[in-house]
Amino acid sequence: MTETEAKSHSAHWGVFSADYDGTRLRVRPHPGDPDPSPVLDNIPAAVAHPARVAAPAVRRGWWERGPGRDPARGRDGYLTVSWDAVLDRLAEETQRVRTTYGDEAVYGGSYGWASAGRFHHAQGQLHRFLAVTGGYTRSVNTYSGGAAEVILPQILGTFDAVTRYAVSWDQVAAHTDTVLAFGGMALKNSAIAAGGVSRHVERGAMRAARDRGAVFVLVSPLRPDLPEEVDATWLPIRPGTDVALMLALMHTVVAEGRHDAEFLASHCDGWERLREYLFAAPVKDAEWAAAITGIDAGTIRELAWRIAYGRTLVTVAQSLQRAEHGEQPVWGGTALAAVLGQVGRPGAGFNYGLGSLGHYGRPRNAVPVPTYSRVPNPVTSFIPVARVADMLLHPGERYAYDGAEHTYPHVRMAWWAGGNPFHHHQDLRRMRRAVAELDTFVVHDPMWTSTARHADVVLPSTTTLERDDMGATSSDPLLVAMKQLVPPHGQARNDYDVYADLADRLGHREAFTENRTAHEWLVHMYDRTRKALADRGEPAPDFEEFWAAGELVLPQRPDDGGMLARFRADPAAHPLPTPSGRIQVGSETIARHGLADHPGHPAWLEPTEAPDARHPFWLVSNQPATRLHSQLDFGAHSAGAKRSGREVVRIHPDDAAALGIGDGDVVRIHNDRGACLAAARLSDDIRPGVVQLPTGAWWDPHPDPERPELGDDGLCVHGNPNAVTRDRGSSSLAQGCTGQLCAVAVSPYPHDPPDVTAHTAPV
Ligand SMILES: Nc1nc2c(c(=O)[nH]1)N[C@H]1C(S)=C(S)[C@@H](COP(=O)(O)OP(=O)(O)OC[C@H]3O[C@@H](n4cnc5c(=O)[nH]c(N)nc54)[C@H](O)[C@@H]3O)O[C@H]1N2
Ligand SMILES: Nc1nc2c(c(=O)[nH]1)N[C@H]1C(S)=C(S)[C@@H](COP(=O)(O)OP(=O)(O)OC[C@H]3O[C@@H](n4cnc5c(=O)[nH]c(N)nc54)[C@H](O)[C@@H]3O)O[C@H]1N2
Ligand SMILES: [Mo]
Repeated sequence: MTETEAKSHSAHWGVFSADYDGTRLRVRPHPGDPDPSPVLDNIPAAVAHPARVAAPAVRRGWWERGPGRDPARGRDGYLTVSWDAVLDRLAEETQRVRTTYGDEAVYGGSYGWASAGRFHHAQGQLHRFLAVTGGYTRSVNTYSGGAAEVILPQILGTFDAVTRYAVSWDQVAAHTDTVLAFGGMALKNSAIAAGGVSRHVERGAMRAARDRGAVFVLVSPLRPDLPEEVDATWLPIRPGTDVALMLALMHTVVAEGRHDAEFLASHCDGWERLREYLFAAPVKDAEWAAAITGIDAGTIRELAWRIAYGRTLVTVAQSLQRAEHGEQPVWGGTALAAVLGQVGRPGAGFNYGLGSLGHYGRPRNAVPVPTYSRVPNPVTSFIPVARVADMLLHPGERYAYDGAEHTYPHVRMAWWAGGNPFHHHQDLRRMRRAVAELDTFVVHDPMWTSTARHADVVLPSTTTLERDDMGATSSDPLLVAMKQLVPPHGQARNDYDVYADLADRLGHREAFTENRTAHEWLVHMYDRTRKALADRGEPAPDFEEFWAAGELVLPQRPDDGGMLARFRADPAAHPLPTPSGRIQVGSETIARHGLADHPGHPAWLEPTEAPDARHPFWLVSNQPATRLHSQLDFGAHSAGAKRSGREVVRIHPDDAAALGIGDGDVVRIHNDRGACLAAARLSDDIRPGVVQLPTGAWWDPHPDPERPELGDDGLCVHGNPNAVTRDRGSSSLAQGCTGQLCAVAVSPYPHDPPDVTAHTAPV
């Protein structure tokens, strides 16, 4: 074997180096990473996999009959065409849609994680292209934190200030006495960071806290949501009921006079409103919450006693708000920390999302990391991101969002780059009906994902391994030279070059490229960081030096607790960006919206879908431990965890026994919306009455022999939970994604299960 040079690179799941001998890519984690992610093992499979898109492809029906509404999307064959032919046709179609229906008829929301590089970032590239050629309907917020992104600025502060730079892992290691983790802080989740981190510190910080004597309390239906080494007390809560537990904790603490009345008076607003609710019938005491949460009243009272002493940190995982009324646990967690008087103390108070992502809870860099310049979008129309199917199915319909009324635009053309909505959106059969409404659907992706298989035009993108880029995030000190490791696959091209050629056909090449090559953009973007370093009198190597070294360590600001610590010290001098400048434990502003599904204080609201006799289980569809979403689902680490190629569903042994299900059996998970197959894994790490199936298995629709009336897509034979999830907003306040929870039935599968064929190219 030839020895080849190892080159630096980065992914959302960590910084690494790799060498390529012409056939095999060998990947090694960054030597400075104390806890690298095994997800790195998925990377080598990206090179020349059969699921790669090798050449531009067009859907037969679209190419032959032209644009228009078409239920054949997702069911049609593809033709290979030349780059020139496809770009000519696409430029023409873009022009047609813009002149016939206006620029807002082009949807460029294009949600998704794409790759870690800051220049070849799929959404950044697409948005720039669509902005310079006339504009587009955009999306706001994320699938990750849609409910929190709307409620947090109303009650505490901006999403970044509360997640990234509030309570840090260093503070947890040094100061916290009790960690009360709603939804846990699973190491599988903090393995992932937008833009990549060079050091995964979470395990070490939790272990250090534990060694110091800190106590961890895990509130979650799943035991592995905190690492074994912290020896957590596990409270296996009924999903979707956390806010009831939070309210009972507040009630108990206040009833026993152990709340911080002074802090509530000096730093909070809306306390009377919340206090009244806590004590109004039904009184929100431990007995009341026990009946809702499934956690006994004695345990709740004991927990209330514990958290009232010492330094208590309340964390709320993103998962809790990816559900109906998801705003409530975010607000409840904030209010609980405020009632305890802990907000702004080192290692204490509240950190939303700590442990959900690897870039949270870290010091901030002292200089900006390179970012691609944005071009203003001339179109103002937008949707909350997870309302995409509603928009396509109900153009012109009105809906509420963030205290105002909006109207869904009539979109005719959608572009997707760097995301996989036919994995990430809820109720995928409905999503398929929604996409049938389009005139034209364009997808840029390196892979034949389920989304690509629904597109009219599929443009093969290079993967990050096939181009030079830079990796960085504002809360990690390493700027990484992401060097090209392998040649582009087939006819794959960089998204940037494709948009440049399309912009050219539309008469906007210069506006798009600013006359820079991809390499010149890297130098240009790096220069902002270099200048900021020079201004601080720090070593500021030029681009060539940085590139040759492969990385650059950036200075960081001191870990001072950020906005919340400053606010605690002097609320008058450092008010929060909320309506009152204080923590809103209740809110006049929100109360004035008059929303039936979102009162002006944290509240327990019954979900409109919950387990019943027909669908007795909560399905938790959480993030996969073995990959990032659907990316590299065929990679070694992801594929290695499947059973006979199928995704694994976790079920309690008592539930399995009652259903006649054995370990490894193929089961059918179903409700009125659809069904999927998965391989059962029996485990007492899960609360009875709950089953857990991670997201990300590529949707593989087949007819369901149990329900032939659903047609050809009633059953996903691979195990994508979005075959059964519900497509509805968290509330009329935030309209966030509610994919995490839905009610299902589980049965043994009595037929011969079809093979999974999702990881191939279509015919
Ligand atoms: N049921 C349920 N559903 C959920 C969730 C849940 O909890 N439950 N969670 C939600 C959450 S939080 C999220 S963030 C979403 C994630 O959903 P997505 O972000 O859409 O999922 P990914 O699989 O990361 O999709 C990224 C896509 O980008 C492609 N890609 C990679 N690099 C490039 C590139 O350079 N150029 C181009 N053009 N494409 C590239 C990849 O091949 C892949 O298809 O899922 C959501 N869906
Ligand atoms: N390995 C890996 N890590 C990831 C990702 C990935 O795809 N793979 N995706 C990243 C992204 S984009 C995001 S947004 C974050 C998401 O971060 P999270 O949303 O926090 O992650 P999840 O794994 O979906 O959920 C965390 C845990 O919450 C628990 N849970 C679910 N419902 C409830 C509930 O009602 N109450 C309580 N108390 N607990 C509940 C589940 O047991 C679940 O394991 O993860 C990031 N990290
Ligand atoms: Mo996410």
